[in-house]
Amino acid sequence: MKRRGVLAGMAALFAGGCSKVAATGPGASLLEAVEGWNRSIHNLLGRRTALAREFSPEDISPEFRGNGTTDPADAAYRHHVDTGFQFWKLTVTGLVENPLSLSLADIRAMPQRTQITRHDCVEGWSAIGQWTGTPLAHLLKQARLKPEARFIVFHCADKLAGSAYYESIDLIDAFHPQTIVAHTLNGVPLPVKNGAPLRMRIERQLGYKHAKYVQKIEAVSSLANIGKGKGGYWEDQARYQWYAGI
Ligand SMILES: Nc1nc2c(c(=O)[nH]1)N[C@H]1C(S)=C(S)[C@@H](COP(=O)(O)O)O[C@H]1N2
Ligand SMILES: [Mo]
Repeated sequence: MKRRGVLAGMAALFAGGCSKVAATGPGASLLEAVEGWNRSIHNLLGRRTALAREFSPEDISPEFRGNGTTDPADAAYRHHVDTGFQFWKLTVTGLVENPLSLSLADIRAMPQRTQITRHDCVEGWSAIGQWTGTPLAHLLKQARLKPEARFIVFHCADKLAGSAYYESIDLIDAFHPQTIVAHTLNGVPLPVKNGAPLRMRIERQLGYKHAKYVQKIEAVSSLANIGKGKGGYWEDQARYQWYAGI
């Protein structure tokens, strides 16, 4: 599954690289072109799958501020706050063989990963926090992606200026070991301001990719029909880059 995920991601990356090979003049040997091609692919994959830096407990910021939505107004969400999120469900759906509907208890009973990382917001602030959650790779393996799946979309419970917040990533980031569905920040359940009860950590990308208040994880073949088609709330509104790698 992991290999297929990476391969599908590679296919997406290669699409952009074809012009390079086509541009190789008739004088250059095919072998040379293929060698260069392989090397650049390996370099690229190396960069994409490398781990983000992890920090020590003493580096943790005294306060992890909330940004964007910090208190969703949606009535259904308010009800979940009032009932301690005991009825919250995370669904994993779309292009999967085995759709999932998971409670927080289900998620906490799955394999867990804890990581201390730095969050970088494009608005000009950073914070270091310790996050615990289930690797997204584990959920996707249980749900069994169909071969057509190329992107993973995170649907959130909040709206900004009337539009639902959402985000999406490719399969390389989806299967990255530090990509987790987090329920715990600095040893305590996620505060509402930081995305309770579940938020994404996608450690190789900028802050706006880390969807908070995640309710539905959807595998899709194209982002064209979601939101305004740019792959995320901020990508749709403000032309933020879809690939926000750091
Ligand atoms: N659902 C949702 N997710 C979101 C946002 C938001 O407004 N709504 N803001 C994003 C931005 S721009 C950043 S920097 C981080 C902020 O996470 P924090 O509130 O834990 O600091 O969440 C991201 N995820
Ligand atoms: Mo941000």
